[in-house]
Amino acid sequence: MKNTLGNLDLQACLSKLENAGRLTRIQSEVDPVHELAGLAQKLEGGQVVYFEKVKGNSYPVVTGMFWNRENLATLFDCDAEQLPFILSDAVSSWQENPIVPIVIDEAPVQEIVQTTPNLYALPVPTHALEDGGPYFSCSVVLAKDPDTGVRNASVHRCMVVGPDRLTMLMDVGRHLRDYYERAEAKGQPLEITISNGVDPSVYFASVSPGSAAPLDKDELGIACALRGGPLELSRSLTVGVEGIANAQFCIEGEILPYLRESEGKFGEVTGYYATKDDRWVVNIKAITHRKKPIFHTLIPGKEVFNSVGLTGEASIFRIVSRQVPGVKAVYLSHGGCGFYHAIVQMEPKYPGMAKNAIMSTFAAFPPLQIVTVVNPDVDIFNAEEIQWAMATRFKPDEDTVILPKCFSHELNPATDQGYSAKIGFDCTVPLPKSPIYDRVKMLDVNLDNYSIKS
Ligand SMILES: Cc1cc2nc3c(=O)[nH]c(=O)nc-3n(C[C@H](O)[C@H](O)[C@H](O)COP(=O)(O)O)c2cc1C
Ligand SMILES: [Mn+2]
Repeated sequence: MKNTLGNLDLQACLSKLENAGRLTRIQSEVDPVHELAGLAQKLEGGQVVYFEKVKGNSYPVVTGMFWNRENLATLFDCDAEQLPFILSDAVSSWQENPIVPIVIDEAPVQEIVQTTPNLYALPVPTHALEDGGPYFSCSVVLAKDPDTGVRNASVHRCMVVGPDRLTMLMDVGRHLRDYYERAEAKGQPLEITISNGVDPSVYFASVSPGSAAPLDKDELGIACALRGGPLELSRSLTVGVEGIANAQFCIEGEILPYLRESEGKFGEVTGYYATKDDRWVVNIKAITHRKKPIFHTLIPGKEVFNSVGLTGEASIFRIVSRQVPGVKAVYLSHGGCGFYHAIVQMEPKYPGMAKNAIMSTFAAFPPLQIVTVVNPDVDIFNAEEIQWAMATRFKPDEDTVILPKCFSHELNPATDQGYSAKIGFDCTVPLPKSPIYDRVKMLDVNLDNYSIKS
């Protein structure tokens, strides 16, 4: 496979981005409570942001590595449009020819061991004004299936509620929740590690949707495929689950059975607050970190749209192209939060094929609420172009698909706790194509050939 990342850690990623002119350093001291996220929001979508001085703490904080597809393309040495295909190739390569992670002792993430765990010694920021506390927003949780031992990797928001205590969210359908519920039924805690500051191979493997990485498979194999070699895991000190060896921080702990405590509010990816409620509780047993760790945070917004979007696009593209011919590309738009609106670009071969693509896309990615299908002449990254296709090629009475009462995404306030209708818009040119749909074309001139004064 081309475009493999190799064994890049977060520090190496940041150097690569800085050398490419894609890193902004904030040299002023910032408060991790509200100020850091406020500044990050002002800079959202541009260069990666490195906060050198965080008030009350000696470790720097970084954000924004994934909020701009050009940043990621720099890391993968590719064009931004290729990214979903690189991710989808990694999934195929993992399914056909899996490389397994290896476990090592004396991992970089274990250079320093905190004897008494104290989460308050970490620069965990509090983001939105009404958030319930400091949050780990992009850390990778590893666990093992209590019955089969299969490892799982996923990202879960975790709120700091004490020096050795977190509360966390596990949505319906998450593999971690499945593991936990089976452990809890036996009256046992579920051991986990939480790795902060992982490289993109581990991050994207962890957020690969269940349709790409089913329950009985360890998705860290996707990280190995993205790296082009085995991922190294650290042997933990207090739990039977490994951590990510080249992470910045690793928190070892257990999700306690029969216990729920307050978690939230949290300013979520939807642009709304997730409610405060009693949720799952993690007891921390040990914290290890590097000598010079960098804390990785993410403000829910473009960075999540891209995280979910890229892996979702890769997975939808693979599934839909197997079922419907003519699919060229898929984009999970930022206006749709990377979760809720898929734009599918295709050349339907026969009338009605775009509707088949709509149904296949919904089935491929459950959180979706809206699917819009356009022809290949439409730029799927440009909202105006999509609106133009809708305004000129879409006949509401013929080209709409409404699927009532489906399962969608609990976080979306447009659903009733995840239960909602879905709508598909076929904005492709009706077949057989009439000349009234011939798009106006001008001569394609090269501006560099002209002397232009503005
Ligand atoms: C930044 C970010 C934060 C996330 N937070 C949560 C969360 O708090 N709870 C949750 O259930 N899923 C969360 N997710 C989604 C899961 O990590 C994701 O769906 C993952 O693929 C689930 O893995 P699984 O298929 O092994 O269950 C988050 C995803 C991202 C990208
Ligand atoms: Mn999984």
